[in-house]
Amino acid sequence: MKDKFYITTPIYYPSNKLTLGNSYTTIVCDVLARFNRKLGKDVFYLTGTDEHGQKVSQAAAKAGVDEKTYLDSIIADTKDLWALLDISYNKFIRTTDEYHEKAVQKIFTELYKKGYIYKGTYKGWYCTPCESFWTESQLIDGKCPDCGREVKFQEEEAYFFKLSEFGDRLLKLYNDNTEFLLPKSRVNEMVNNFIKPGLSDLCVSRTSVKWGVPVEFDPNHTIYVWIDALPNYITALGYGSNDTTLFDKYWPADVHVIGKEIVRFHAIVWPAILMALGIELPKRVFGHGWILFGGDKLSKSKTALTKECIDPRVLVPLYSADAIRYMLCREIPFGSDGNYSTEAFLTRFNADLSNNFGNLVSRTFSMVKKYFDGVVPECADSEDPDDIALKDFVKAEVKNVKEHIASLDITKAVISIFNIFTEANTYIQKVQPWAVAKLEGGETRLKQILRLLLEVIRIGTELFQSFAPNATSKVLTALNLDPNSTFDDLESFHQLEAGKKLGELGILFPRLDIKAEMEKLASL
Ligand code: ME8
Repeated sequence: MKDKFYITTPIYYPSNKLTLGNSYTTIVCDVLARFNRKLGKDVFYLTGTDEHGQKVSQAAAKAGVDEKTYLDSIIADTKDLWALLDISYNKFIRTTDEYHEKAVQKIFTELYKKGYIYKGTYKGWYCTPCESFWTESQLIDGKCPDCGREVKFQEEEAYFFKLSEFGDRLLKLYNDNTEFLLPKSRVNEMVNNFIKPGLSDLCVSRTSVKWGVPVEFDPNHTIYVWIDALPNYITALGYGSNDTTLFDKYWPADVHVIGKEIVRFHAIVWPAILMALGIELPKRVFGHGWILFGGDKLSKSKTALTKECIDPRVLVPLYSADAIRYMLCREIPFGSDGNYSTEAFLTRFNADLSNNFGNLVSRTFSMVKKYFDGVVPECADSEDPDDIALKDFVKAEVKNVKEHIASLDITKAVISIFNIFTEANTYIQKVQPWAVAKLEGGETRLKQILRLLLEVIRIGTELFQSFAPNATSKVLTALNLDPNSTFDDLESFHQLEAGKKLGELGILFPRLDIKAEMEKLASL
């Protein structure tokens, strides 16, 4: 049986159109999903939207429509965005899907019956835009510590989940399984900020929020955000329904990828809920850093504040999904915060995609065309020291890429892939095929050189495909390979069929005039 790989994004709030920040997580997960498919695994990639709560109601009211109408338009836009960015998800869950609502009700009732949920009174400072209650001491200058806006004191009857009982089991979990929460630095944050000071029980219902899933046995209450949202990872697989085939096959998740601000919910609340239900825990939770725009995270409600054009709906038609996907994976060190700027994006486009990858492919293809009529040269293995050095270099980087992907480090993986392209370009400068072509009897050597370059391009392109699926698929097709096949003899340097003519390739990433593009984007 094939190995399985189950990966999830957060389910995003459709309180407004999704942003480049949401796109980041979705792209990263797509890279991991695609790479694992190339490795031959049976991949299930889940994404979706978190549709209940006050924020959505307010946004709908502001737009003058009911919640459902409002949500449908945002969800249509979200699905278009994922299509634009070449996101290959297997399932899109909406928390307003009937099967999810029913399963969440069941989960809530089961936790209540098992004694993990009880009725009490909630008091606290409530931030409506963030849908968060805060204690007095958490407020900053009397305002919401997350968004800095006004909060109001609220008191209501509510159900609570006994999170306070799980501290020791969570500590044991982090101790026993050092891969559970990544990057590892986030473990200290959880332990020092939340577990050591003592976990409080979690408020899991509201009487004041009507746009939500009603508690089965007390319908005055709606199930409050996290206990509705987190179970999406299992309800999407059929947990709580009559058909649990997918759940049996794919759970536990191999990784939940999330932004660092919701690590607390995924590394404390979610495992506690699963422990209470007696369900196996996800294997890993990865809390990546933030993309900062001029030093700011820019939540959905603040996106309009930036002067830079950061809307993928505008950027993709201009520069391609490949370029955005590559830029985000390469520029933000995975796990840490990183800055996005238009200038950095355009600079990477030229330096990496156009000059490095694009140029390597285009000059190699041109030389094959010029010297061998575009036909893949037949040749025996070469013992030339330059060739051996290049092959050894490529083999080592292939190993690195696989290891980085296994440890979820997409930035290091893509750097290793580009090391291959850089090394191949350096090799061209060193062996100077154009000079070899002029030597008498140089044909055998020329064949070796160009054949090796084509094989190195094949290997690098196969690896790069998960990051930039469009341009790479064109290259693989031009090499007479099936872009949809899994990795096949990746490290071999005799994979291409000799004697076959290469397909035509246009310019993959046309060089940009950065100044002109910056002006164009600024004027949009
Ligand atoms: O939190 N940099 O939804 P949300 C990096 N519904 N990632 C970013 C980002 C940025 N600047 N901005 C957003 C929710 N993200 C809940 C989740 S899950 C059961 C429920 C990404 O719409 C990042 O993944 O606020 C972050 O965690 C997520 O979007 C927040 O999305």
